Amino acid sequence: MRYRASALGSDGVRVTMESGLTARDRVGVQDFVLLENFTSEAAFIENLRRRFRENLIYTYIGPVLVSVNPYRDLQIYSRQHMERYRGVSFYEVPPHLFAVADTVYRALRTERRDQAVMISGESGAGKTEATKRLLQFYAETCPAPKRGGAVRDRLLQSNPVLEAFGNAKTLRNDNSSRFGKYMDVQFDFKGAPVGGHILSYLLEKSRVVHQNHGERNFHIFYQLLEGGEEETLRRLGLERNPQSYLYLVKGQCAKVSSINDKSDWKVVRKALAVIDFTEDEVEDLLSIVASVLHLGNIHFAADEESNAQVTTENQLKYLTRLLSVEGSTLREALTHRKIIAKGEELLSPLNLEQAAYARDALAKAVYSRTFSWLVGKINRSLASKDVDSPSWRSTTVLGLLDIYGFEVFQHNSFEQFCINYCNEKLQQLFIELTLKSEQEEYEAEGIAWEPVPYFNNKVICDLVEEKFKGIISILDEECLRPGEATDLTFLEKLEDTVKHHPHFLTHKLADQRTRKSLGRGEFRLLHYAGEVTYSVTGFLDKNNDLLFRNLKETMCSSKNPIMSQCFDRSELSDKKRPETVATQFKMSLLQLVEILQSKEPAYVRCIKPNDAKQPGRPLPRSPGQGAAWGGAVCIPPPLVPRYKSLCPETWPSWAGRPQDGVAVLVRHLGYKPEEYKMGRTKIFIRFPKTLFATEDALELRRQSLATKIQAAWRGFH
Ligand code: AD9
Ligand code: MG
Repeated sequence: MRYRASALGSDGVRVTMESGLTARDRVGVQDFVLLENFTSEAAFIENLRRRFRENLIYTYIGPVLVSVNPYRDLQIYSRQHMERYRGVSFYEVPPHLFAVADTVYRALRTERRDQAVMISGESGAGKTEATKRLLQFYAETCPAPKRGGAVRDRLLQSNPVLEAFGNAKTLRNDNSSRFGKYMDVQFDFKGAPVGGHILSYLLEKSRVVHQNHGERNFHIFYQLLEGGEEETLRRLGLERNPQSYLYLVKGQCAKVSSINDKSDWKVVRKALAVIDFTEDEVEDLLSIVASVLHLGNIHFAADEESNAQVTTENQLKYLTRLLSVEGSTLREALTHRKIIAKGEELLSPLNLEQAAYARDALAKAVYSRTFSWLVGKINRSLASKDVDSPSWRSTTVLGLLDIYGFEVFQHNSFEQFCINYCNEKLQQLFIELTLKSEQEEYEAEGIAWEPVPYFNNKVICDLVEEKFKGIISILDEECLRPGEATDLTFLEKLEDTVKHHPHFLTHKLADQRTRKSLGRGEFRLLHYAGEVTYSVTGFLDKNNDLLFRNLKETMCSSKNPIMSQCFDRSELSDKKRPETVATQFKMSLLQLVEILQSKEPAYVRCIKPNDAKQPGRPLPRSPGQGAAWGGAVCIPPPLVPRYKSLCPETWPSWAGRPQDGVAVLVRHLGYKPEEYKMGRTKIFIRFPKTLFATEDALELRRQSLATKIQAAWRGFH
């Protein structure tokens, strides 16, 4: 029976004989807009709680899929599950990620319009997992392209590699994405995946040199040390023990129970081969990973004039070899700064602090540029090899967006500021698109549009990104005053400029009560998903992202083929000041928004059930930080096919126009005029209880039919 689980769902209406409770009481409704009081957040959470208790992690809010992270394998992503969701309407099967996957795919094929699935939610809510399941769905269910079938494997295998280099254990998530990712999958006119392209956003490179307590560096370092072959480690001059590397000991948690670095290493090694890495390229890549570890162990001592001298000769030797640079050049670059004044080059010695700064800046630059190179390399491997064929010319694109989720720690810095700003931008886009589409739908149906009350976070986006007055502008302005500006002058300027903003607070601006919880070097933003207090320490430095000229020169001379692609001589002669990190990020997000706006959107909102990352715990009664769940958008199920048996005029079939059938049906069902509005192609039902009553009537009819059949059966025997 196709209707066993429809928009309302059999689980939403059937009577359970044992308890006398309706299953709706027990497991909630599968589309939140069918709740009686669907504007109440408490009712929404209660519904999610009930479903979550029964391991039902998916619920709709109209076309938006809400997903609660179960933190355990529920065995709901098998090939059979995929098949169950193929080719059926959104409302005929229980809510599932695969229902979204299939709906989006069918729209792409039938309407030939580009699609984008936007997956949002706080850190650890399940965005990356959802993205992987979606890709898996397409890889397994779509037809194979005539040529270049390997692209499916490449699409899948790009993931473990990017995760190894771009994900890390944080206090919020053991596999936290530390970069934003937007992936396009290209399909030919037959619906076969023929290529792909990835855009990556601002990698959190500070993690390379520092991790907070309980956090790790990027997975690849631990994978290499745990899983790397003896011979490989010997060549790279590495020891197995992560404790030997200063860049890996800061968080004091090299081992994580949920992570198996050794087996992950094997997966990554295989994946590299699939995405077209030659053995030489793998060697070059690992040389760079190892060189970052060696860099972290470079020590300096001060000579009589307080100038830094490298004391760790062995590390320097390995670095020279792995990065393929001149030893003397590297030594000089790590301990001196080159300044060009009036056309003349001057070498100025660095003190201990400056040398450590230069070393860390080099490690961050080497790693983050390698990451960008990696994305480029994957893109070359994903690029359709069939560019001249007619099928290429008629490709459509399906985009998958998996960014770093909203996060709040005890200590929040520039990185959290960027990550949370990115989440604000997507929330803004979500609001714009959902409300806009709802309004357009009402207008198209000829129904008066009544605005829905909601919190529009545009005000926070503006606070961050507005020209001249926004936080990024003020930060950039301070970055233009080297030697004079400090993190604290930045804070003062912020206080002066945005002091009256309702979403901004500092110690100076706070009242007596809130002042206690705010330090002097901090500012607080009231994000759409909760309050976050940011420490300004390091803001200027991280935004400037300075790499001394002679370090750049040294890297430009590298014979390591990856490094020579990452550091280009042209940047040495470029007189123009490069854009700051925050401004580059802002511009890349604006481009991302444009890309997403050009596509038909679908939404998955992920929710994290608890902060302990544990399965089996009940969902709390109130959403925690970051759990802003967004507004509901209602689209009713097709009425006549579902309820035609309830009305003699529409049963067994209605031959006239569908809209006339609906009119006949609702009249027969006794809907009152204030309970619904007829649009041109849809009926908008105001109260869920109206629909419930109809649904109950349908169930009664089915039961009486079943009793009749059973009686007839008995009589027959
Ligand atoms: V972050 O913003 O990148 O820090 P994500 O991406 O939202 O975050 P992620 O997908 O990495 O979270 O999920 C966190 C962990 O939850 C995973 O490593 C899984 O262990 C677990 N998880 C998430 N979704 C599911 C699921 N559908 N089924 C089972 C899941 N476990
Ligand atoms: Mg993630």
